[in-house]
Amino acid sequence: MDTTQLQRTVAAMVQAPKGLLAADESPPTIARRFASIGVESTEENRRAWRNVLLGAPGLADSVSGVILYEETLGQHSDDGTPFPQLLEQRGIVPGIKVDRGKVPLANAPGDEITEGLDGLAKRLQRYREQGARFAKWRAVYNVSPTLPGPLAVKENAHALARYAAICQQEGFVPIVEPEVLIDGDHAIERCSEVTEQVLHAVFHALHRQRVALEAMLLKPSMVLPGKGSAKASPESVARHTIAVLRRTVPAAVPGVFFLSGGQTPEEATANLDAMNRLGPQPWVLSFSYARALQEPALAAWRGDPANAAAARRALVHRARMNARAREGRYEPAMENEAGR
Ligand code: 5MM
Repeated sequence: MDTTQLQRTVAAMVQAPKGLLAADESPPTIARRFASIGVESTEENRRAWRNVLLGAPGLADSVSGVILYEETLGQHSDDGTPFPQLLEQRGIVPGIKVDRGKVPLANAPGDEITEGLDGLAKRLQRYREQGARFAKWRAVYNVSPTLPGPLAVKENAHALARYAAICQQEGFVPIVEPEVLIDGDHAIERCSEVTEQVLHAVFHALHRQRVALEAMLLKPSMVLPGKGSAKASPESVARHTIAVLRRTVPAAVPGVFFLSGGQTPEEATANLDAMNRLGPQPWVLSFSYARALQEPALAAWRGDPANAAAARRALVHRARMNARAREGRYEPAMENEAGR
């Protein structure tokens, strides 16, 4: 496979000191986010919110790519520019979430499997015409003393690898997203153990499906204690996460773009920063956050067009803090810096 064009897309996405904005919430997820600010999830409100995010002045200084939901790919900014074209004009690569969500995994109580492989190549051809250049697929793993079971680890790895192979065949850079969930009261060591098993299985499956590792990106969860346990320090999160990544992620992978997974915006920034302070790693360590970038902006917006400028400032501030963290140069005192 000639991966020249894919690697050009990867180069645009990994450029320093940027990360990715995940704005690919499916209808049930965006409805939950909107409910928290008392906004109804209509098509126009979703468009208006994405218009606030994607039009934020200065966003391109810290964000190299945005993951969109299918509906958003076909929507327009206030001045009628299709969102993917708006992003391209700003030097930001448009991407698309292509999985169809998770369902219970048959014969594996408590485990889940992500669907969406049927017809994927055809869908990608349509998304390409609409302007998308990379894709994303998320697998989720519940944690308990017995979960995830071996079937869930194997089948989700297989689906992620099949998705990645189809993406590369269709000229899309695949973001491979295995999320070990934060729910539960397990210790950080249990998350470490599960994340290591999951990533081993994912890279084994990617190898079997002949995926070009140079032309994909990984979007993992950080290694954290369950949310019912005491929080770990950024240094501890960084040490556990990097140890697992070094054991499992080949050096050919250009970038690791973390999800925030229920951390507060400041925690997600501090944890990324601590990892980048551990010294050079084989891969770029950056962010691909949804909640940890959008939460303060959503709270500022509250569905009122008069608040759009404040919401955009809040988004760009968080993106800037994370760009600093990508370089290991974030200090909590920067949260109050001028121009916010
Ligand atoms: C884990 O979710 C991804 C990263 O978001 P956080 O930084 O908030 O953890 C995110 O891209 C997610 O895949 C999308 O929001 C879509 O989620 P749903 O559940 O709607 O498919």
